Amino acid sequence: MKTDKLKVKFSEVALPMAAQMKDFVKENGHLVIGQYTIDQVYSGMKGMIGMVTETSKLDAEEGIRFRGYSIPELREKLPKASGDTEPLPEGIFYLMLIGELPTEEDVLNVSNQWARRSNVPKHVFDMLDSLPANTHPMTQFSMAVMALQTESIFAAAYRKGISKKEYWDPMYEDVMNLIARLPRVAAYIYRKNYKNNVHIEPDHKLDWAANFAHMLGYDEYDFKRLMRLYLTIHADHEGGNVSAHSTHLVGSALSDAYLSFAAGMNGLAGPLHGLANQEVVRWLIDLRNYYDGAAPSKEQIHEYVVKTMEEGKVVPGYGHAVLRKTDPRFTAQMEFASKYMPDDDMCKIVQRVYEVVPPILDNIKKIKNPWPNVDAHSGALLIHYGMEEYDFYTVLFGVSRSLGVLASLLWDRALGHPLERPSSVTTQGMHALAAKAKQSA
Ligand code: CMX
Repeated sequence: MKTDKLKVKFSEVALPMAAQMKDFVKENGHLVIGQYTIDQVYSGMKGMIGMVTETSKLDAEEGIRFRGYSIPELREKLPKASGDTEPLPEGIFYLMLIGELPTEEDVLNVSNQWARRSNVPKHVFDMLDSLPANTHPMTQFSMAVMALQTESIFAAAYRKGISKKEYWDPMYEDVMNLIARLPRVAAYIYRKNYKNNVHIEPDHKLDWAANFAHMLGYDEYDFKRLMRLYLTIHADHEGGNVSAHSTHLVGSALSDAYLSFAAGMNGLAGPLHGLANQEVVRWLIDLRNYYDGAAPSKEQIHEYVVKTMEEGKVVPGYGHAVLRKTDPRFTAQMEFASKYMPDDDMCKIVQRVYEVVPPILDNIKKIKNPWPNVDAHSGALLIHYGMEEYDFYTVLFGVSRSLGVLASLLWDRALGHPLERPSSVTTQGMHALAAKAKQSA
């Protein structure tokens, strides 16, 4: 078998860091780096540093940086397919894993690796075929990942007996194999649900995103370009978001990549996280229908937002647990829309909603971020190319998110991160802690 250059490179970069990390902790482990409040415990641990994630870092004002590079920088600097202006997602995976920008050759190597590893065993499709037709695509996706667990090289190696120092090696194989297989699984779910169960064979001459578009049944170049952008910008959002954190947490029990990633996907399937991309389109369609199917005016959008809030619902696609400005992933999609579909009706509504919603949410004191997140725009771009089945959208997000959370999982095993096990208290215990804190204040 040919040498896997990426695997060699990863071992050269990551393995020395495990020893460096141990030394760092030995020397600095006793230092206090922060304090937290009761408020933070009751508000989902926001702002509490509780883990180390290598792949990306989120800044509240500026947005995500992958290994130090912002989204606009990556759209410029990452290698592209011939004739395209958007980056290849293989490149962002390489960057997250290795920590440096890939060359065109590096990206081609990742593409070839994934093509070679992409075979999905028949029992996965049989399992999907046996599900009731109304099973949500994200549930199917998670179940398919679980069904693929039969293929885990890490689980097999652990069962045989393997030294801790070697964990990263079979984990590398699992991570690469799983990422390689996901587009096929996702496309199968899509074609089974919405295209009369007529499936399209992969074309391994294409890059990962273009082949995914092809298997979904969208062969026009513009859709492939959109997939490359889409799969790049949804890849990671540092370590604390629900999908990344659940993957990391479950992986800390030495669950293999399939078990860990399925956990992450179950989190992504929640409406406050990735499912928001389908909820946005549902909300936009309901908004349009509420005003007899015509493009709503700013006044009508205002009225509909107020109605949504009065019904005790959230405005999907707006707000964020960390961000305090417009999400640069939203901006990237807005730019894509104005370049490739300037007259698109749904994109125009998205734009108008963007003009109306932030001032309304900004006036509501409890809402910390009135600005749009990544999910506010993605559906409109897909609809433009004819992909209207919005229940499927979170699966696309999940295929992309695999790149970040699985790169991180591999780093976790290479660095030897331990079992994660924070403490909890009862309400009574918390009251006692509050009384003690008051006394010493
Ligand atoms: N519409 C209505 N109310 C909102 C809101 C929105 N878009 N965003 C926040 N709020 C409300 C919260 O529900 C919360 O209300 P309660 O105190 O009554 O429970 C209050 O404002 C404070 O919330 P916050 O501190 O500003 O935000 P959180 O960190 O708790 O939650 C998020 C963040 C994303 C879950 C929230 O903004 C939200 O529900 N947005 C809509 C759903 C969405 O777009 N999710 C996708 C996020 C991106 C992703 O992960 O894909």
